[in-house]
Amino acid sequence: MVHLSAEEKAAVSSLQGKVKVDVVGGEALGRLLVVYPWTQRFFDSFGDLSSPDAIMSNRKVKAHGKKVVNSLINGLKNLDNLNGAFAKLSELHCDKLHVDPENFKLLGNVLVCVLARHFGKEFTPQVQAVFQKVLAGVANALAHKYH
Ligand code: HEG
Repeated sequence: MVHLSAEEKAAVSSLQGKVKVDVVGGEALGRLLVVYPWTQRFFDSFGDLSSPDAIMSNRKVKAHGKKVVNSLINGLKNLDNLNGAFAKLSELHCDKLHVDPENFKLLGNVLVCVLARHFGKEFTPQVQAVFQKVLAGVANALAHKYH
């Protein structure tokens, strides 16, 4: 469970609507694949992942990144029940996709870097702290149904 003050919740919702999920999503997934190359094993149907440039311009990476970050940002509408919001996706990633839940934390941290790049000085240390906390909560929620 993530505990947030009213002020922290307001910080999340004010940025939430401004995240350009297509740009930010592709960049976040692309950077995950570059920075932590072992995460590429889940995406062997995505074609050319042979260099950072190939990864960052790969259309399947962009499309999947958009899908992932869109669902993540949508889930933040349920800050009081992240486990419920991500229960179905947790089952899918565990039972069907066999994604090690450690990767959810890695993606969350890469996403923070990308958000900082996109929002610039609007992404204050306070806002970063809230996002780190919330994205850790999302990673926990996605790991919740693992067995
Ligand atoms: Mg996952 C599919 C969300 C992290 C690997 N992921 C999906 C889908 C969603 C999603 C919405 C589509 C589900 C569907 O088709 O019904 N993923 C999601 C979130 C997060 C996340 C919100 C947040 C941290 N995913 C994640 C990570 C990896 C991963 C870190 C691997 C490193 N996801 C993965 C794979 C698929 C999905 C391999 C299936 C891709 C495909 O073949 O279409």
